[in-house]
Amino acid sequence: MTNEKEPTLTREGFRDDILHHLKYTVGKDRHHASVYDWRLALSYALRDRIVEPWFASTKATWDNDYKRVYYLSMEYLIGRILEDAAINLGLKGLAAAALLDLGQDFDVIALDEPDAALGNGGLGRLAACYMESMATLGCPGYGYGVRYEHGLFRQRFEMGQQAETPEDWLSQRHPWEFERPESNYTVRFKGHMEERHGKTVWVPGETVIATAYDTPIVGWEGRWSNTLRLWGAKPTTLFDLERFNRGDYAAAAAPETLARTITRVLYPDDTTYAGKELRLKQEYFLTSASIKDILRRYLESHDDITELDKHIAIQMNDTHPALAGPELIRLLVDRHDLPFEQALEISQNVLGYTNHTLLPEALERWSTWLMGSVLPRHMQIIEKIDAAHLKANPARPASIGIVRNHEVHMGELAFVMANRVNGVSALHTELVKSQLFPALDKLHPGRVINVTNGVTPRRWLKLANPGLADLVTETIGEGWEADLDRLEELVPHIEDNGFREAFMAVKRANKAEAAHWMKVKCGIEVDPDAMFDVQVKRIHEYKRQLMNVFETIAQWHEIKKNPEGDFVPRVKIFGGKSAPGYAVAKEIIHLINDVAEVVNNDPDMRGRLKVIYPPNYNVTMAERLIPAADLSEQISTAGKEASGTGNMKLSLNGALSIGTLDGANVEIRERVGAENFFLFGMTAQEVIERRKNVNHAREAIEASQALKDVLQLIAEGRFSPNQRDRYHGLVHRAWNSDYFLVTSDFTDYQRAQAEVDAAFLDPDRWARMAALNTAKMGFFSSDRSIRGYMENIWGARSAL
Ligand code: GPV
Repeated sequence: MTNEKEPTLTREGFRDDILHHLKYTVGKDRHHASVYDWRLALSYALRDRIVEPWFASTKATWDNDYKRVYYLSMEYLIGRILEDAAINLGLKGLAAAALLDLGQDFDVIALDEPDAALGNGGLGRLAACYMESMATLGCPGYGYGVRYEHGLFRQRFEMGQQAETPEDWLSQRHPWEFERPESNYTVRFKGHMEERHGKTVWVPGETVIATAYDTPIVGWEGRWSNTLRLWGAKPTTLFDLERFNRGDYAAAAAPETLARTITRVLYPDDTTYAGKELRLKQEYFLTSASIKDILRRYLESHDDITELDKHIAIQMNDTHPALAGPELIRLLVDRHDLPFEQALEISQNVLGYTNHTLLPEALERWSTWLMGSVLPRHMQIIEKIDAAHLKANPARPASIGIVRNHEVHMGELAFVMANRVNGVSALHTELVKSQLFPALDKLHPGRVINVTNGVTPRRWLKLANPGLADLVTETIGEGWEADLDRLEELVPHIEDNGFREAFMAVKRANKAEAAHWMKVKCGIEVDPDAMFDVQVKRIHEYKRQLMNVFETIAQWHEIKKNPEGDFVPRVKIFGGKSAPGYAVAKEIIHLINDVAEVVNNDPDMRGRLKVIYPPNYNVTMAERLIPAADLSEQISTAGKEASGTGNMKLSLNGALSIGTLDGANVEIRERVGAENFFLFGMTAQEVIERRKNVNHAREAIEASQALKDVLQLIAEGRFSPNQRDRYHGLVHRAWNSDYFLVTSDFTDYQRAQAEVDAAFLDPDRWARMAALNTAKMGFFSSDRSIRGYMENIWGARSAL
């Protein structure tokens, strides 16, 4: 892309920009400005610098008629924007200096920003990394999402239990977006179908307007910028005056109520679908507005709608936007008069589907009754898609029908409507083929491909871990940020004592900083020289935080039995939220906090064991904890974690992993080498075998005195002295059901943890292993993932 050269920005110039915005955009003078005011002024000054590359990128795309990629996702877990934008623009240093001249501190201002938490966990954070990588690579594209008024809830602990309060990011001004009141679409729900002049017409019962809010996403070095377009909802008619005058106040406000509810709040369920009508409406709201916007943009510069597939690609982030297929067909048939078969083919050529889980509770299914009542026209089209697929594949087994048992199966719908289906790690993709969609895979060989997830090194190394980023630059020179494979050049330096010392000094400093933060946040003192053992992710049974707590209790018990023994000091750090309605996960949270209470106040521990669980884990907390981690807990039941991305971030920041052969752990281990990865547990195949033994849990517990003791201690109420029977249910389930095989993997987990201790006792060995983790993580850059999507799915080319 050719870019008109901007005059070089100076410290004074940028200072004036900030002051200008403080005065004219925020309306404050510098002597009365609060941190919030300064943050807004700084954000606007930075945003100004994105506008040029943003316009230039948009223009280049129009002028060259580049293929455009559309990423549809119900979640974008962005976190803070200010520092990330400053870094990518190369303006962080200048901004900090300019602020200093104004008596302000960049770090203090950056800390004032609330997280944009429009996502639950891995899936939403992946979408955010992918947006940043597309911009970095100059892949012309748009992200489409929902502008939730309330993002993921805030988590507090009340007597050790999770309590939720609404998140409120939009109660403050959001300086990164541009409202586009002129870009809006009517989205329709409910109603019925009518035959008019031989055409089927959808007469809607409810309507709402989707309005665009655009956030520019700037890539590394500001070379390219794409748009994240989030849809807000507005009522179609402000107010039904006639009804109001008749005294029917509730009905008069109905359009407003619908509009306000639809984008009110993010569903807080991670890898479980809620099955609620409002969620289906949210999904259709996103999808319909986006597809209409995509067609509108296409037709602004092309006349022939049948050529659509040559010019655009649409990616569905899981099945949440899987109505994209039926919606596109509907518009092509009902509005552009294409025959169904042709509309179907064009739509299939355009769509891609990423699957993010095999968990049955996460696979979306909608009753035909609900689908038919909320989206009557789409229900007809889905039936036709299903019939057409059956006609083309007469040998198709009934078990893979899109519509079966009075339910619409969104996975099958997405599979049939996409030209490429991808899993998110090598292992997961194999399981998608062999376990999730075996029959469809056989009918459509080659459709399922793998694109292993990745994370952006700009946020997850450069921003989160400036100490390590500087050391990397000093050691191998600049440029690794956009070419992460270059981290491999660190390998020969690992033989150098000086490098290893510097590497561990950075880790030590990060730990000291995190320790200070934990003291302030949780009131607990931890020793920065202890091992920081970190498990941060959503709380879910399959992720097995419970196994980690059991091991913590076993360790506590060991120290109690042998208070004079030699133990490697550990700080067990947990972070993560549970879905508000997920009782079993909430019980695990309660247990972690109860165990923390006992362990942290036990004088016998003498600092050798601490349990820290700061509330409200989010992107910002991840940026703090990940650079301070020594050990990364990736201990899901094999076959359950589609990929994981926290595993990549922790390794990138020099943590060693203890983990199962699950998701991307497999590929991480391949790259760092088996001797640098603490592997334990059953394989996905062994898990399936193990479950056939109905006594698996009982047998595993009987075989381990340590585990028996742990369960006994919990059952006795040692961690819940005021309510001794609190965990009877939990202990009972461990003995009798234990679907996720915590007990069966426990002994091997303990064995691996002992190996971790032994390695930590040898600081030089540990340093080598830690540095090797960083050096070998180049593959896990989201730039590599996006290149994979561009080449193998989207057929898109870089504009740079
Ligand atoms: I489906 N994932 C998620 O965070 N939320 C969801 O609703 C679904 C999947 C996650 C998987 O659990 C992770 O293993 C994976 O790394 C991540 O999606 C990104 O692919």
